[in-house]
Amino acid sequence: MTKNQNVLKWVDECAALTKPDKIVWIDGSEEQLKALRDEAISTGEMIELNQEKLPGCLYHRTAENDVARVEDRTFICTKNKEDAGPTNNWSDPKDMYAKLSPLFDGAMKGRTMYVIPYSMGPIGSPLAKVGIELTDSIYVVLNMDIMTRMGEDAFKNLGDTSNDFVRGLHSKANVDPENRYIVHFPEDNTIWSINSAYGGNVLLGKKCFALRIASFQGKNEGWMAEHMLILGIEKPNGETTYVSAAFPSACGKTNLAMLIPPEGYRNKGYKVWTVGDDIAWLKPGADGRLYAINPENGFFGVAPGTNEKSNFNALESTKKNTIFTNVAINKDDMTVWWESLDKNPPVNAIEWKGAEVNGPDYVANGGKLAHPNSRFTAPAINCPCVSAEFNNPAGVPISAMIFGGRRAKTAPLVYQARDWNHGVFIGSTMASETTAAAAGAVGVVRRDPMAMLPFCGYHMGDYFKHWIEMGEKLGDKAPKIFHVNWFRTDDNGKFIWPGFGDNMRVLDWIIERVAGNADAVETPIGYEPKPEDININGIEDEINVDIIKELLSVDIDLWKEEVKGIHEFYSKFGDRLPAELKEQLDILEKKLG
Ligand code: OXD
Ligand code: MN
Repeated sequence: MTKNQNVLKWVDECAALTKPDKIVWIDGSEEQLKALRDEAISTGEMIELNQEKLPGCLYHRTAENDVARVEDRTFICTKNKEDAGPTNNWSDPKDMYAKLSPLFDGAMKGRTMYVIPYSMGPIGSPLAKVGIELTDSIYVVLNMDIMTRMGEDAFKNLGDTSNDFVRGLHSKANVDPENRYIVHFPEDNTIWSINSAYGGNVLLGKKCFALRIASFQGKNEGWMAEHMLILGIEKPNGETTYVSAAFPSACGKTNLAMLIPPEGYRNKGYKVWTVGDDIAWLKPGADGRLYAINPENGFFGVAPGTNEKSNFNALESTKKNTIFTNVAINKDDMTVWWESLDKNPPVNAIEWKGAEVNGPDYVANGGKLAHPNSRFTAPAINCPCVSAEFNNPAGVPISAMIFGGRRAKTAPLVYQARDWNHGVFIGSTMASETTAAAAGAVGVVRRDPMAMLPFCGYHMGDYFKHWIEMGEKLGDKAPKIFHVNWFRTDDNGKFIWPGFGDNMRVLDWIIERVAGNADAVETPIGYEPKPEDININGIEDEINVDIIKELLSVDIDLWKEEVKGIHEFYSKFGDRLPAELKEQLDILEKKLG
């Protein structure tokens, strides 16, 4: 399939180590995929769902101990410990190879090794990159088919001599949690993952390559790999403005990426188009603006909480050619169910661990039919609002970048950074509060810079510096930076802002601001809309201008506390914290008085 000696030599080395019975090169053809699906169904690795109601859909159950990413077992192995920084687990590459080699030794005996060539990004895109994943799991092959551009074509981007491909080696081995490791060697373009079969740990194109390895590559090559959704907002005049946005987990990122505008906007002709829901690769284009591609080809979304109201487009995306992992099965018709899909759990249910239960009884007793981190792997092409630019090799020009968090009181509904460096400061101090049980109580603040805390493949201080340098390069063509918070609560702990589709009202201000059509007022933390500039037509029974004022209010005492928290957080980065960010913190302190 390829004459590339770098590829052939590396595959040979990995086969010599893992000792599979057979090696199969994945060409991406439908015949080959069908044979693999049939094989996985015959062994029970995959379960076929109702092919009339859910054509092409399959079900998979992971080991009970293997249901999520394992940050404590995730490593960045650089020669110098300092280069991994204070936010990553580190080990010397030599030591780590020595520790994992015996675990990989013979791990594929009696199994087949699949060689999966794939492209992150549209084939032929100057922003795309090639990876190869070696795995002993058909589940991985079938998921990679949905999540990436997989198969022989990926080698076209690589050519016969290039060595620029990411080497991913995965074995589920015995799925032993004590010996589970997700390890990155950024200086070798290499990822080793062992003893897991859960998506985030084993679909190596996603978090491991497209964020951890790619962030490192981006720093060295002058581009950015970010944990950001990408969406386009089309105005009635046909103009589309693209924005990218980063949020920590559990802030509704997939929902925002697939937002359906409120009726008033729809009637006027506004539309929202999804380019990506999780990862953006961004690079300056020939015109000096920042262009973004979504390196992925599908959505690996959390199922529970997804329903017709919260995310109609995501739900639609799962109606065909989708793999469901750890959700519940309705035994009567072999369809799927998860918490909050609707109010009718299947009576004859199979819960995520495989036990047959009476669904309503099980739920009434506090049981969860689907695992809270159960997932759908759905092709992007299924999404009713997928952007026409989804496969554009040039990407889309980004006009605004949005950071967000879950803050009960501190952050206002929306504010704009004064300039790029101020925006980097805002991103670097992003935080979410854990949801507190007691009404009105403020949770523990967890800082998650640019939502990259678990995904930055190098020293976070150097990562901040890279952001500053990208701003210098982009100059006045740089996207404008904003911060949003959908989660302000009242004194009873109730959310004030309706969220979901109504977030369009905030996006509207952002795109008009970028276009130079909206005013702003200056506050100590940045620019805010005039309260009357947030459109509340159609939600007047819930929201009025006074409530918008409350949502935009900046509590100086809380912000002084915030400054203390930022000082403490920044102290972790020592002398690798860019001077520009220290300066921004000083400016904020002065402005707060
Ligand atoms: C994800 C995550 O699964 O960020 O996308 O955890
Ligand atoms: Mn994510």
